[in-house]
Amino acid sequence: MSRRLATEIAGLKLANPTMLAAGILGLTGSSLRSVVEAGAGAVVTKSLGLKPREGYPNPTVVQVDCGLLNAMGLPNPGVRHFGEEIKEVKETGVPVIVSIYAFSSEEFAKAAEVAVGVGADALELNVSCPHVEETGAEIGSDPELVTKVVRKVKNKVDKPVFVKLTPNVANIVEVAKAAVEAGADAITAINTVRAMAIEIETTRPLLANKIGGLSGPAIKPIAVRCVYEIYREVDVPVIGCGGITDWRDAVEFMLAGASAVQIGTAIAFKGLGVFKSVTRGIDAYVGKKGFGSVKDIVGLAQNF
Ligand code: RRO
Repeated sequence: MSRRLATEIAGLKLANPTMLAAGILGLTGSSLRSVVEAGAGAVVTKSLGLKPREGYPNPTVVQVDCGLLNAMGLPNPGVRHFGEEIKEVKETGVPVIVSIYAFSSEEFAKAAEVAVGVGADALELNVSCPHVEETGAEIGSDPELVTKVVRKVKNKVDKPVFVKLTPNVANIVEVAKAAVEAGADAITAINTVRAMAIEIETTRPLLANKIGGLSGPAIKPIAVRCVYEIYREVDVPVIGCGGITDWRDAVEFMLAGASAVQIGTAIAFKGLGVFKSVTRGIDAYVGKKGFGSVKDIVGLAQNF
């Protein structure tokens, strides 16, 4: 792997700027390990809470034009039970970011403490799930609540804290600024876009939960806009997420201001080979443009 690709996010050293996005292949040590072996620079777990949760009934994922629609409903075994899983992937030396969710700032702080206790190298606070009540976007739509959550977590743990934001707000920059002022070490933009699909013969909504989150190429321009707007207003790294399917998408996000990119839905469509093809493509682009490091292209589109 080329040295041009090496980067650093909030003190975490990454061999390349790709990460596994939360929510896919993130529930077991062996699946996380397979993502590392496929070439990801870091991995993010499925969102974990203090208590195990079953999630919503099926169907929880449906394919739509240019993407996936999901309402999983936060199924997870609970962060305490993740210790054994995390051990397996930590052996690789690749940073493991544990995504956590909670229903209050106090609970977020507790979940953060447990996550660090089981070996998290960093945390990603999920304040952006679009369809579970009293958590996710219900917290992440209110800058004051975000401030409270981030402050409590930062007071409790000594690891980098990323905050993953929802695009389902009028002003995402305001929420990003609140997170950073409260101590966030990086911003991940974006979680899924609130959406739905209806099967016209049966007249039924396709998801059991009716409404869910849209991911994949359909949301890429929304995500690029969010990264672009956030980058100019905060002084911490922005991690791009939303529809990255090939190296051109990754470069586009980096030009907008992303220091790294997260890949999720593309794994479902293209398989794990996507990590190597994206990193090779970024490396070739950086070289062709005459830069010495992938860091040199971050935010270049801001110059116009
Ligand atoms: O589990 C889910 O249904 C889910 C979560 Br936690 C999230 O953050 N985003 C999403 O699209 N689905």
